[in-house]
Amino acid sequence: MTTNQGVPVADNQHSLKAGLRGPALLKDFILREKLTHFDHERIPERIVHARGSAAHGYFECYGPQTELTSAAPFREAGKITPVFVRFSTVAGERGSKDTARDVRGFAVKFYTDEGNWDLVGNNMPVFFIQDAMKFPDLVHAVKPEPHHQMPQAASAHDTFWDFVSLMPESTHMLMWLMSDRAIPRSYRMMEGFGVHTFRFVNARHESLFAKFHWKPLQGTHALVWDEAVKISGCDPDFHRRDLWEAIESGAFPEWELGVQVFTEAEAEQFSFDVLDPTKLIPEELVPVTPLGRMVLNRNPDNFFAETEQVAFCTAHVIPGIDFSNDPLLAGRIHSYVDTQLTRLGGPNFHEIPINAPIAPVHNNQRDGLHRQAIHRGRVSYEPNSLGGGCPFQAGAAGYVSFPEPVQQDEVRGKPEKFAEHYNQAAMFYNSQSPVEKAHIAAAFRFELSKLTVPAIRRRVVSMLRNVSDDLAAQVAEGLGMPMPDPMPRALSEAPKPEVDKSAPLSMFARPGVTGPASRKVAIFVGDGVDGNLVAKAGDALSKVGAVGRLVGPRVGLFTAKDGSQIEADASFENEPSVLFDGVIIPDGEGTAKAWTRDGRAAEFVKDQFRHLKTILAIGDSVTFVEGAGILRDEADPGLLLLSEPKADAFSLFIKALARHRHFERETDPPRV
Ligand code: HDE
Repeated sequence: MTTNQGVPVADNQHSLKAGLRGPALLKDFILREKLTHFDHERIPERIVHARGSAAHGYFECYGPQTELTSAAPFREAGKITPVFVRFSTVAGERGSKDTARDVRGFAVKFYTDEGNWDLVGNNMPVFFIQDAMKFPDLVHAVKPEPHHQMPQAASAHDTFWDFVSLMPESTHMLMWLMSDRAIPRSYRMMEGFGVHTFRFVNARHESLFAKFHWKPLQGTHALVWDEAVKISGCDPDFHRRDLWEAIESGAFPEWELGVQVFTEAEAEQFSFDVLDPTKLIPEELVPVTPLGRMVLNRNPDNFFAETEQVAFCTAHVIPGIDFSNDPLLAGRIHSYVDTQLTRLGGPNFHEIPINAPIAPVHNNQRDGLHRQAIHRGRVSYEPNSLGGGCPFQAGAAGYVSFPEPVQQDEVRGKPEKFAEHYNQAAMFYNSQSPVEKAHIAAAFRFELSKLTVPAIRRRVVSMLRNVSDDLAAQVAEGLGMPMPDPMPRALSEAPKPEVDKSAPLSMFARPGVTGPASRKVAIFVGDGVDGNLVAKAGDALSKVGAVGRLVGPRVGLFTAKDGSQIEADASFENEPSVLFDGVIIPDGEGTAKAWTRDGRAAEFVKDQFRHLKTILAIGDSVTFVEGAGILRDEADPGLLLLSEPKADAFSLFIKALARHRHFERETDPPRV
């Protein structure tokens, strides 16, 4: 052990004192260095997206896309570009819970051989506002209210709904935020979107518009709200842990990157403006072209050095990628570097290892706080002759902005199509399955029930009347209020949308291909349990890549029916039901009796049932499950109550587990 000056430390346990019981001495440079450094260990957190988790990986190109773009990652089949990806919630502080109802950030840094490209996206394809001018207001409204700093990581409060109900352009995004997209099961099970329209530019300087999509191989899956609430108590790190454990265990999460490409002329024909970030382009209108796949295969070595210090920026583009005139994007191009100058303490944060490009850096920028590079020689200007003219400009081989003609009056305002706010909100709602629609209504009911100002509730429901009277009526009923009149529309005659319903907008459109792999299953254990069944259950799960954990009334050793010892990994107390995707309750007379007397065991299966998970109970355990109020229902494929240990019990369980949840079972209010 040494000091920061490299001096060996003899004793790291005691400060220097004048005698064993005497006063500590100011000249103890070792103590002072240690404390001073500690005093400065915290840096400001991100103003938004403070809570996040990240991983390393790579992007692999499917084939050359040089007709579309000269961007380095898309030049040839099999080309590998390293990436670092950070997922985040938006509103909560750095230590807040993972499972808040919120948008999730999906930021990807591509370390390409022509410099870093950051695709700083979200898990929803649209945004609340159309212009960067409104962003500070939006964030002030959603953050904890300034007089008492409540609530943390939640949009269910007056100021958020006050703002958005006065901002009809947020209606479409509110539909996404109230949908299950806002409570993902895992970061691995979310789509990602670049949101804005970007430009692809090819080597001939021809440009097409581009919208980016990340599609997860794991499928898009969500929590249910009651589960999300309970998880935030028993494991606030739920998503962080899930990502970490999946990567550690080799279940590497994977996404396909696709792009919607279209011409400016096509864009002009659309009923909406592609520069408006509150609108998406239905895949029926412009299909998604797959470009390659991204695999996350390595956890960071150090959270602070990598996940915390990483600096994403929409201005980080490479040759082949350019901007559109989306006014929200314009503000972002400014904002990220600006905030990072403060957050990372100066202008040299591009030298922090996680931010440093793998492409070499040569320029005449010098000095500044925390400069790491040691520039040699006397030349730090261009043009020069003393340095042999180096570094040279790259000319046409460098970044050349797309020469978009600009000839208009300077104005503050927006194009007319931006003023249509409800077509796509309605398209989103109409594209949802009945289950998803019911969850949207319940989410509005919950969020609005938390408001203290009835006028704000009325305003939101009046906004919803422009989306769906059916939805508005359900929300009004849930709040015990009469239906208000619809909110007046900005446009008297809305353009007719090309698409009323778009199948990919439902989460059920993408169940994924990895099935039960990486899903967590509790296997109940206790004294007298059938050890043979416990072992078989564990084997069956690991064969399909699912994770079985032995959960008992306490951790530690239990004696199975045949006298062998079984060690519980977790207890009903330290890993309750919400942390598992399914439960297997093996046979065992004594065990079933003990579980019947244990309220925590009953609560465990009730929550499994309520949260629509797969339950397998065998033999005596069936009595325990039924005693908890869960009645046999042959039509429920996720409720396997077997009086005998049938040979195909575990394969039935795994098939049911792969369905993620059994929504047929759901009632509002819940049955148990
Ligand atoms: Fe951000 N956003 N944002 N944002 N954003 C930040 O940058 C901002 C927007 C997004 O994991 C900040 O370094 C403005 C849309 C992600 O480190 C800040 C506007 C989308 C992350 C900032 C937006 C995003 C951020 C905070 C409106 C989806 C986290 C700290 C004009 C396409 C990246 C920081 C990470 C972070 C500004 C809107 C995504 C303040 C001004 C739209 C994923 O610069």
